[in-house]
Amino acid sequence: MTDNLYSLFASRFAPHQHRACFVDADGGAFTFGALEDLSARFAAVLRARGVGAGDRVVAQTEKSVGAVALYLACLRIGALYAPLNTAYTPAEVDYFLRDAEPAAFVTGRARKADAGCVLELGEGPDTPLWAEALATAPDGDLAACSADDIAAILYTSGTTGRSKGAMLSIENLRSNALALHALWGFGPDDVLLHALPIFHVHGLFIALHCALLNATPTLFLPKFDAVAVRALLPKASVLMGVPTFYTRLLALQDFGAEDCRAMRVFISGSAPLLAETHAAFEQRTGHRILERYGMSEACIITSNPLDGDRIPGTVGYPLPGVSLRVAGEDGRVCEPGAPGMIEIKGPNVFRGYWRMPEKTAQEFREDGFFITGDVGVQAADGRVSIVGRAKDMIISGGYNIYPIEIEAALDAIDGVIESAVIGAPHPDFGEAVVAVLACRPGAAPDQAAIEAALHEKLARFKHPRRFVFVDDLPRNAMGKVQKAALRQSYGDSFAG
Ligand code: MCA
Repeated sequence: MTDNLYSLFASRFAPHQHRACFVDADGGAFTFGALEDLSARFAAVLRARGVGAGDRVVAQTEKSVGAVALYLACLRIGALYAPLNTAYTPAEVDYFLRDAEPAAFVTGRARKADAGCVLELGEGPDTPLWAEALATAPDGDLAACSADDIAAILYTSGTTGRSKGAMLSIENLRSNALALHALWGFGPDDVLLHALPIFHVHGLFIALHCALLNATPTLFLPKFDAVAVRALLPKASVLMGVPTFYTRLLALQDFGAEDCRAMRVFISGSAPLLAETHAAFEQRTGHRILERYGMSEACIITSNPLDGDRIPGTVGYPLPGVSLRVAGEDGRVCEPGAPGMIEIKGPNVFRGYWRMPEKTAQEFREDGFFITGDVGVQAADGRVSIVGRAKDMIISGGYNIYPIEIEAALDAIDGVIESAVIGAPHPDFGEAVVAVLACRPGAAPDQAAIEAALHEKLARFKHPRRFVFVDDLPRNAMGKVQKAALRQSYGDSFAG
């Protein structure tokens, strides 16, 4: 028997071939049978291009049913699926292509790239790869896999400024999907409202895997749009989103209980949900948002309970089978309630960073616990709260941004002596990027020149939303830039 992950999903939707799998905003439906067929055709096309088990397929594609079918095709043939943010610039994508050395690069726009073969997949059936798939006979053969085989590589930025590819195995994905499907009480009447991107763990593995296992319809929006989501809520029962989804819904006039009458549960993650958002949402809708905690390296780690207290400011309990401890720098486990580094072990924890054995080794304790980089506390009953990040990371609208990458791009601009990048509280994105620059007197580039220089190098969501020009950056006695002082001075950049 094969551990191919596709066979698990197929076993769930086999009896429901004619049922709608994806429904768009206009009510157009795509059935489970059609998804099986399309993914088998994509599998045939990939195999015909020489892509096979163990090969990488890098995809930078707009959200569409075709993109999901491509992912499933990779599972079918045992290729490693590596999705990329659609906002990445060609310069950023080139790094991933060099790193992953894919047998195929699937892209939304026609372009030349350093990859085995370049395939163009747009949002509809009239785009090249999709059209080719429709003209190709389906190939239903499933690659023989073991549970330990890598199914996907999810790139995450890093403290060094170099992105790392987190390798997720079939067992990582399967164990997490089955655990969440049970924990969040999915049943035959559920309809998922899906407005997340599908190039991250949240939209692809957490949300879609639950829906595929459930074999019930998903209302599939190309992106989050508060008005469109509100219009579909009466037809849905589950929404998964980042906190920005909830603050934007609350900003809609008269949004409230009537909009949410069909909903069973609202789930939030990828960024901290403010207690005030939790309270306002409950007050307006009667629903207590269920907050959970995860990361690319481990999918979901903890969750507030479906039945039981969903406490704002906490992320709940470790998933069944997941061991979690809070440890001091010396590795010793902290007393309940004392802050320390969150470390985890379990079937969800990834198999290391792609081609970075040393980096991987650094992030694991000798007894196999993965050091998450998040600072937390665990109460005596096991409930976890996240209280900080050991890494200098910014979370903006659910995207992780590492200052070092932006600082390097800023420092390379003519006239910039040095820069420091911090995150400041932002009413829409939770946090947004502020750049503090020291420039050569009389030679400082203006903001337009800086933005033009960043445009080529960095995805738009990483761009600073405020620039501050100073004579010198504040430093401590060791000469290290004092980011805490900068946060103090410019933390109110987006207030009001
Ligand atoms: C878009 N922009 C952003 C962001 N998104 N800027 C900063 N942070 C962002 N997250 C830029 C756009 O390029 C645009 O730039 C401007 O902001 C305004 O765009 P807007 O239309 O307001 O934004 P949007 O397109 O509506 O997107 C906001 C969003 C989206 C809905 C919050 O970013 C989103 O769907 N985020 C979800 C991210 C996610 O799935 N994260 C999961 C990763 P301009 O107008 O100047 O050109 S973490 C994960 O997977 C782990 C496992 C976990 O635990 O979940």
